[in-house]
Amino acid sequence: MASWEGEVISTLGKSCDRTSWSTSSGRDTENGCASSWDGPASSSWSTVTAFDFLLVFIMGSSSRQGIRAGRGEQRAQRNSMKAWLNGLAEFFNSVTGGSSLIPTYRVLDGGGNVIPGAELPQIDKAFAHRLYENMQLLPTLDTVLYNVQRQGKISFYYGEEATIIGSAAALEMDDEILGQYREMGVLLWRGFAIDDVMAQCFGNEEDGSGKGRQMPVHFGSPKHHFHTISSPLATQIPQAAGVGYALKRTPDRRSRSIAACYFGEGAASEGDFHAGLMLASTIPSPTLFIARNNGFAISTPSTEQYNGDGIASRGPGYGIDTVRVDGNDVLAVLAAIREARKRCLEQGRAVLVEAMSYRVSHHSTSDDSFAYRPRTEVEDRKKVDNPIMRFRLFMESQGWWNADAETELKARLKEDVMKAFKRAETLKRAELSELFTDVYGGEQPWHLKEQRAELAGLLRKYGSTYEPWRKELAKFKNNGRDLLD
Ligand SMILES: Cc1ncc(C[n+]2csc(CCOP(=O)(O)OP(=O)(O)O)c2C)c(N)n1
Ligand SMILES: [Mg+2]
Repeated sequence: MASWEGEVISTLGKSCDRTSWSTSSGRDTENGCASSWDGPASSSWSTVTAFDFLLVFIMGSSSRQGIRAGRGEQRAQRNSMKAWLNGLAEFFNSVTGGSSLIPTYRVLDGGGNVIPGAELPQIDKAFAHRLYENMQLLPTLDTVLYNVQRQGKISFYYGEEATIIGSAAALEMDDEILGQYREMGVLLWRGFAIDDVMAQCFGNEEDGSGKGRQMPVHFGSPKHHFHTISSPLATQIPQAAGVGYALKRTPDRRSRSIAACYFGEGAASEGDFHAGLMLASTIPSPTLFIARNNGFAISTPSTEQYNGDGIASRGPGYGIDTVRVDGNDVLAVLAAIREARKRCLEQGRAVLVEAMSYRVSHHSTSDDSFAYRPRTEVEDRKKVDNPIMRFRLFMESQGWWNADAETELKARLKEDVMKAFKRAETLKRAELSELFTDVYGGEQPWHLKEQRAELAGLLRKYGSTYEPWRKELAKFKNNGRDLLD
């Protein structure tokens, strides 16, 4: 048995005495405070040992009690009288005590059944339909865009339907989002249209914020409070702590809006992860860190990325309330993020949620993941722990969904995506002169003026006579003429 200091635990719904928490099965039959495991074998996913139907946050509260380590005797004595009185050096290497790992909260089992004792987050049929449609839209878009990429037109990343849609649904529409690149579903949830997705991926004249100058899936939309994705990993993490702080200092958003920051477990190996959590820890702000632990950073499995208990174990080190959730259970993600958001606002402090999933897709369209993992592992995961199927089974059990609805939805989504794709193909690129705009505010700097003039000169000379240039210019709105004005 692991010992657990009751003081550091708080739960949503039912209270739970964790002092008799079992380290092996996770089931404490006396108080019913733990879980049974019926998910897939955990060999390929070393951080998961137990599922838990209680939403238990590991509190990062010690600093708030005014007894920080290194500040007086009280802190040194805390929780460790033996060491203080008997001179016993107790080494520790687990957040939960003993050798037990941080539990993973879930609501639905692998078959879409509500786990006995689990509290369902408040949702009705219409909301469930919206969740499901958005989850189904992601793979539909993926299939079309994947094929488009194979024709050499774009490149693309996707995945993690339950984590992305469940969290999007738990946030307010004007919470500020700082994402990594797999979070297109958050935008779709907020009303970003399929045409907008196509415009960004094709870089056409309707690509509102990027104007075709960004890599595919590097979305950004001020209207949807979605900060533009940047390619270097983890830069969004310290930025999010800054955005959270700015929200706290803005009177009409304080106590109302949070910054929500998504990142992969791989990005959490960057220094920026630690800088970001440190910033949010010492300059408190309503910043919600959502770690998507999908088991891989391109070809590097999580087993080679860290030696600790996933990403969640790092939260308490920064005094940040933390919870680990089954990222393939949309209802668990919804409940966990709702509670995490509430804590961010009530305490004006950061919260960390680690969502556990498995990246069934290749890393991106440039990757062939079967070079570093067996095809059977992926096929098994698709069948055993499919987030869309789990939620579909739940909806069917409620009488909210059936085979006809499924057929209709799939046909409709495919038609919508194909229509948007065909339309995007016919659109031109943004005006060529946009190449020189937007990087600098105010007057255009001299070197850009020079470059613009040089390109205009070349266009005048070769634009209408040199066939490859003429063909290329025809792809731009105004055929590049705006540069000649
Ligand atoms: C600073 C930096 N280093 C390396 C890369 C190349 N790179 C792009 S995605 C990626 C893997 C990221 O893995 P993870 O954070 O787990 O996200 P996932 O793709 O699994 O969602 C790497 C190494 C990069 N974009 N930026
Ligand atoms: Mg990853």
